[in-house]
Amino acid sequence: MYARLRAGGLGEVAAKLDEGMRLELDDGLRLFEAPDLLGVGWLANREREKRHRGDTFFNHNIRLEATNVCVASCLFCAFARLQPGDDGAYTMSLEQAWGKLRDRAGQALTEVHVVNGLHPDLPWDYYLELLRGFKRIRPDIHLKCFTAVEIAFFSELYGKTDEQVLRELMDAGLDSLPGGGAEVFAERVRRKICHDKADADRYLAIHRLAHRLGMPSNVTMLYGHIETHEERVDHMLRARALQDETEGFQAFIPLAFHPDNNRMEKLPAPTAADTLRVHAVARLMLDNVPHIKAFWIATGVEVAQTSLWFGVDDLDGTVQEERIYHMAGAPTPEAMTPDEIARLIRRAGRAPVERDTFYNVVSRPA
Ligand code: V47
Repeated sequence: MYARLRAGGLGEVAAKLDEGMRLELDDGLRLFEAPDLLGVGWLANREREKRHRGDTFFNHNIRLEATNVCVASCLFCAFARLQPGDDGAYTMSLEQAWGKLRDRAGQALTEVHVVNGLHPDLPWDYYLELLRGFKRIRPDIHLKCFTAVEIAFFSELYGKTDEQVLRELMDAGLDSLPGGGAEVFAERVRRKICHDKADADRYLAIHRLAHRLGMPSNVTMLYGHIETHEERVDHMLRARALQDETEGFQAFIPLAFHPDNNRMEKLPAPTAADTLRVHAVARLMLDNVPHIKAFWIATGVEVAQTSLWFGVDDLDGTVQEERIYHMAGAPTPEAMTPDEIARLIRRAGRAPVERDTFYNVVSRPA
């Protein structure tokens, strides 16, 4: 293998990894530009197996988007509607939102993942009550809710500091933050695709604060649109630098750009080869983040299975009722049962492990 890695220009990176040295920007660029995708995958798989052997995590969760009304104008988004009353705009009543959990009383769910649009008119109490109501229905459910972009928006809309917002949400039942809203940290990219929402520093500052307050979080990267390889590696390095400080990130999640029904629909979707490479490079660059997650809704099921040999050790969860990707053209199913996820992991040659949000083992399906 080493002769092959050297011939493919990956000898230096392999040697650094053997010596336990950190990869830097140039190494990341080499990993993106070396033609030998299998060489990159082999290196990433080695790191994955050192940490997790063949174990592949998933959880039993639901996704809830309580409103798609959003004042931001991200070019990649097919989900948002600017105004209440616009065609396709919706905002759930609290009863409707709680009903999503109540209706699944028979399911052994462990997590509710909430992502919303930035709604200009909802009262602050709506969000606090949303969380309190979920906990009333199921006191032990984990609430992974609101991206850092939503937290920044709440602070401005309701005239609070980020810390007040996070503390009040935590008092109402918030347990962790999801990783959405990161997109690509580079200023050049954000100016073009999402100029009117929290910038990279604010996103990272809110995650830093969440970690200091004792809440873990995830970090994402939306790839496959206008970003360069250098901007991808820079994104990973900024996440790694915060992780060096706080150790609060549980997972890094590359999110494959879906080009339907949005203002970037002329761009092609990322290829499967690119998707495998992004996940592999993430595993190699983010040496301090425990888990690399492939969001199967975004990558497609078959590519997610293959990614389990390219650095990925987590497939998110059962999901249910996802809208952001399906409105942007994702052809994946809207949900899977725990049995279905376990089966597809096993069929990819890996060992399924149902986890809770903190990666405690719930079960090892036979
Ligand atoms: O921030 C929106 C992305 C994100 C499109 O933390 C799009 O466990 C591709 O962050 N094509 C929200 N991506 C989803 C998210 C997430 C998903 C799974 C797990 C976790 C976690 C977080 O969806 C947004 C944005 O980056 N997105 N539109 C699109 N057309």
